[in-house]
Amino acid sequence: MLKPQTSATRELVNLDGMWRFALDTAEVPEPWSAPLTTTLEAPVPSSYNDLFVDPAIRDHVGWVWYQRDVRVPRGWTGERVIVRVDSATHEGAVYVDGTEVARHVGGYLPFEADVTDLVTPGETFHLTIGVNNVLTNETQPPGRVEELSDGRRVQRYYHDFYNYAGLARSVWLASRPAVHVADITVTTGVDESTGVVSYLVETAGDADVTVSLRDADGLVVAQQAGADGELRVADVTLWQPGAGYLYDLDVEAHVDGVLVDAYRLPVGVRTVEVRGLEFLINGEPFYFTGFGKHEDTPVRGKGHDPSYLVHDMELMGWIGANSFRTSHYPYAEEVLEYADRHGIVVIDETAAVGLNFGLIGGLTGQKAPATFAPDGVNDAARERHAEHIRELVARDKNHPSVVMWSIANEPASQEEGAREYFAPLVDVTRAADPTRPVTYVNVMMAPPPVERIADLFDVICVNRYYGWYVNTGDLASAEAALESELLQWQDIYARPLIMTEYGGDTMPGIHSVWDQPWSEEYQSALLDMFHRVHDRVPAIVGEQVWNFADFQTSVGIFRVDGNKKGVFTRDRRPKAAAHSLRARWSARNQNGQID
Ligand code: GCB
Repeated sequence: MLKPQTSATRELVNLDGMWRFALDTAEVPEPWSAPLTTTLEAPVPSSYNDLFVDPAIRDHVGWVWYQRDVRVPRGWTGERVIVRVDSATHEGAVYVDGTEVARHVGGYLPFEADVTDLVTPGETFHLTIGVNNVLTNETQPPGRVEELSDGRRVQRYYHDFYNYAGLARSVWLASRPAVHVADITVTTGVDESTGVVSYLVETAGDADVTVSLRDADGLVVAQQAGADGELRVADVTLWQPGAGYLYDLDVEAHVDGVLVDAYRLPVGVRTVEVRGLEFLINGEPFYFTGFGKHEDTPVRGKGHDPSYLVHDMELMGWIGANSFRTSHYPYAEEVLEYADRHGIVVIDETAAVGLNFGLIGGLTGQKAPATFAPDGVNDAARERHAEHIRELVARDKNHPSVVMWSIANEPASQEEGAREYFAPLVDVTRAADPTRPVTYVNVMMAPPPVERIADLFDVICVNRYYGWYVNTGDLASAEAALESELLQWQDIYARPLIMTEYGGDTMPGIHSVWDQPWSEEYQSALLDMFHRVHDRVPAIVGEQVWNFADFQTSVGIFRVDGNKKGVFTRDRRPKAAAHSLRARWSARNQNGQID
């Protein structure tokens, strides 16, 4: 799915800013049919939960309504008019005046509607967007709504971040020619010093396609006619970790020799390959350094914020990180575009987090229900998950920064039904993108002897909390247990392993000369312990600390105003561990290797 843009044939109006905002109520059954009766305003993009000081809004379960007036530019006569919503968590419904024009489930991926027949260039319309935050067995991520005895509805879920909701990314009004470039797929290869850019252009309506590739100076380095083909770039400048060189692919559609549409796609020429125990980018062994992140900032929740984007990526550079994982959902497209331009390597993850009901038993001693079951993560959930993977690949396939798909975080891969659930999804991913490795992220309770799905994947990512949830405060035992487990993975699966989560909660300001959990020294010592082990296990090709920054979660006795495993606080100040990580990672080159 192409992101809307301005070009010689396309225009774009950004609809961010203040929208009228209201919770759904039984008294107003069709809020889209008239101006919302409300005094509340909510900014877009932002999650709505933390904006107001009203628990009824923060904890609301169900639909909320955003509305604003939109004027269609008068010059758009004859063009198709598109409304594009970059994200509505978790279900969105779009209305133009009284008419529903789009509905989409899956909170972290975009959707659009062609509203041409309902609007008039030069005139205004009411744009209303309903957003529903309910999570069920069938959504990604899954959850369940519980009715309390006093009648309140509470959303429960199995993942460790706050269920922020709303319009967390931009909303756009776009013009598009009737006959247009509908999709572009680019894959790249390298033949000695020549770059090979294979492309496929799909058009809506019959058109003659031409493409030309420009270098960063704007010079045309290759061009061709036809909707698919191969461009060869002599003396190619590769897209590399730390040096995100981009070409521009200019795609044009012509009808009877007249230009009807033009679309520009940035293209990075690079290869990705898994060979033996190695993860290769451009044929060279790559070692991931960095973090699992979250889209999470004060007040905005998951609202995309370009200032935090820049600052986070600057801090990543400062600390010597070359990569991150979009834990635990697809991030805003602007994040990937930034990573493309700056050579930051991304593991792109779906929103399939918490497919693991075993994690809910905990101290209550409750017997956890089976995860993969007709009344749990069932066939319908798998269908949704498959569709979610297809949509993710459709959105992100052309980003050179994305080097691997992660199709789930910490599913119950030791439980019966896991293989039947995941094998088809791996096939779906490979069919959607035959060029990138596929991984999933393994949970601590599913080590090699009980694990059922790891062999389906090219790379195995593992999250381990030795020294934190187990061997708490005992780093010597933690080190022995970690090394023994990792060597087992290496022996059995003989493929690359990435430590995608390790760390411990840390309150800035707590200090100790002992191995005292929650202290800044303990976080550093725990990470150092992992690093010693990583350096002794050849299959480990990366380390991404949990987490880049502290983040908000649902309430719980294990959480102190959220998860405190950040190396940076929620407002991005370094804890002591930031300095020890910086010392380790800055000693490496951009491929994460020691020269
Ligand atoms: C995990 C999860 C992550 C949690 C983390 C923790 O394994 O993948 O979402 O936040 O543990 O801190 O417990």
